[in-house]
Amino acid sequence: MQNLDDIVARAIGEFGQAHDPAALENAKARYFGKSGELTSLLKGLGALAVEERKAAGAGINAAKVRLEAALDARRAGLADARMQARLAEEALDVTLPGRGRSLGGIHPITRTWQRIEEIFGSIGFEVADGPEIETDWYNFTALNNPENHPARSMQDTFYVDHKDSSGLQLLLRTHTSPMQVRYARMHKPPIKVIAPGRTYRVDSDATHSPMFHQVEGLWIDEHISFADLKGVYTDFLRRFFETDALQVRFRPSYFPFTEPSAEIDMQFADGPFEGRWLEISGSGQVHPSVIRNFGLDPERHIGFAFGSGLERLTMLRYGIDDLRLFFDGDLRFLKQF
Ligand code: 2NL
Repeated sequence: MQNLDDIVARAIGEFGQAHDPAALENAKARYFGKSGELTSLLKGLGALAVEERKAAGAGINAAKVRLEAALDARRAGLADARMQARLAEEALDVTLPGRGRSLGGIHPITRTWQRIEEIFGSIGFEVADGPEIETDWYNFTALNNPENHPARSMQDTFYVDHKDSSGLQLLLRTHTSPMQVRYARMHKPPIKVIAPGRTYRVDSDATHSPMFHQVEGLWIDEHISFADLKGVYTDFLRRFFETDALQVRFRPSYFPFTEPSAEIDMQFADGPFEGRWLEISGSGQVHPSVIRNFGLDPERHIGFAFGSGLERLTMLRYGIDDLRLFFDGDLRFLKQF
């Protein structure tokens, strides 16, 4: 039946054109629905003579079977295409490296601090620790600071609006020395100690921060001389800056807690600071009054002390030109260490 073959061909074409299940079901309805083309043909069978009806009915049934098979195939094809599309859309690239968790780093000042403990530790120095909130006696009096010294004024020192349990005035330590005083009063000579830590002064500009770090060193025994100070500190600088081509000079100076006192300057043989004398530390032979405040007899015990800024050591080691970078918390800076 020519008409039936046309219908089958057209239907199969339309099923193929249906790009989603709804369109496919609409196309199906055009042939199998209540007034669909195949349904109409089936309805027309009743008007035929018995012999003709048999042949026509068989033809229509065969067409129906073919179209149902085509429908099933197309439904499966659409379902498969939809699954492929979802798989493509929801695909995870498991070969991509994970985003991971970014690691924290060691702050450059902390690196310097660790290095200092390592270097001095290797030549027998202990590490002292102590409170950042101190009494006036440990911070100033024990260190031979006169009662009216400007360092003791409100302009220079942060005082705490609160007295300790003995009614003593409290302040934020202005140097790490009080840790050494505490250590010296609790240990017998030889006293060989460094005291690194945070210190506080009323000062804030491009080269001063109200909080900064110091390391002080103290070596007391019966025969520790300025020569020992020179040897120990020069060795420290050469190891800290990783060069033996580094000159050191001691320049007369004054501190209340040492006598004689000296500024320590150093000079690199190469690099960005080549040939310039750079102040790096204060130092001196511990003043007899301070030795007495350690609980020792200055006629028997003698030695040296020095004090250096960790920010300055760090800036010279890494070539950093602005102190404030240490305290801004800017990752672009911190990630370089
Ligand atoms: C400076 C000065 C110095 C000291 C610190 C010290 C500590 C004790 C006894 C005696 Cl417990 N002296 N420390 C001595 C001389 C200088 O530092 O301006 N440093 C950056």
